[in-house]
Amino acid sequence: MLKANVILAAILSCASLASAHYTYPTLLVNGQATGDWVNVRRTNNFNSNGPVTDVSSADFRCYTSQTNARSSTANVSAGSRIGFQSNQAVYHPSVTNVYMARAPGDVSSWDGSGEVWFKVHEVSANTNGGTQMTFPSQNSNKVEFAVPRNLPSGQYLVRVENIALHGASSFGGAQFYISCAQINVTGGGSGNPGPLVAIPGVYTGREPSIMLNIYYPVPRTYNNPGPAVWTG
Ligand SMILES: *[C@@H]1O[C@H](CO)[C@@H](O)[C@H](O)[C@H]1NC(C)=O
Ligand SMILES: *[C@@H]1O[C@H](CO)[C@@H](O)[C@H](O)[C@H]1NC(C)=O
Ligand SMILES: [Cu+2]
Repeated sequence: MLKANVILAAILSCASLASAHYTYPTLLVNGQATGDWVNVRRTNNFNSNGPVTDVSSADFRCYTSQTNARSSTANVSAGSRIGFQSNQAVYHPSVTNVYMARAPGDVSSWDGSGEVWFKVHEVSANTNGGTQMTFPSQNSNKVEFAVPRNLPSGQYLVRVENIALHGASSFGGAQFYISCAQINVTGGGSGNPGPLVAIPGVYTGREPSIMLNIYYPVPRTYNNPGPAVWTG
């Protein structure tokens, strides 16, 4: 009976309604939304809200292969609080990573290729020792963090990645909700962000944090995929 309920919950949370999906169209700077697709490059799914599921696809970086979108670049002082807001509360049981990459020149014409991305923030899951898994990202509509004070000044892409895990028990079943913002960090320091990874390339899709059954048996531990967070 208990197991049947668990499976039913899994099926319900997997509903393929567009309303179940979401995007991250808005940058937040010190708590203020800067507007939909203003500082965030408009993603292919701006209508469908659908996810990326192929971690090796070009769309895994910024999800803009169809829009080819560029956005305007927001000035952000190092140490300030930035983030992303979703177009509706995050419906799925999920975890979140935020990566940044420094553009070699003008970020508005840069595609973010190469081993250039470092992780600046993550929101993980709680497993309660394998008794019950809870997801702080779920039912939230924003993810926020402080830009490290000693991040070098310059132009950056900021990429949010929310990983929905309700269907993750088979390969390719995890759903990635992605977008990239353009920021110009001012008043920064002389830190050396890392470890650096390429996106796509950072994941195979078979990591125990990407390909797993979150319902039964409940995992005893969970760590977000990708490198350690660079805190400055
Ligand atoms: C960012 O700051 C520079 C220098 O002050 C300014 O010229 C530019 O207009 C600002 N960008 C935006 C989008 O406000
Ligand atoms: C970035 O900020 C610096 C320092 O304020 C400014 O000189 C430069 O014009 C800004 N660049 C952009 C693209 O906003
Ligand atoms: Cu969905």
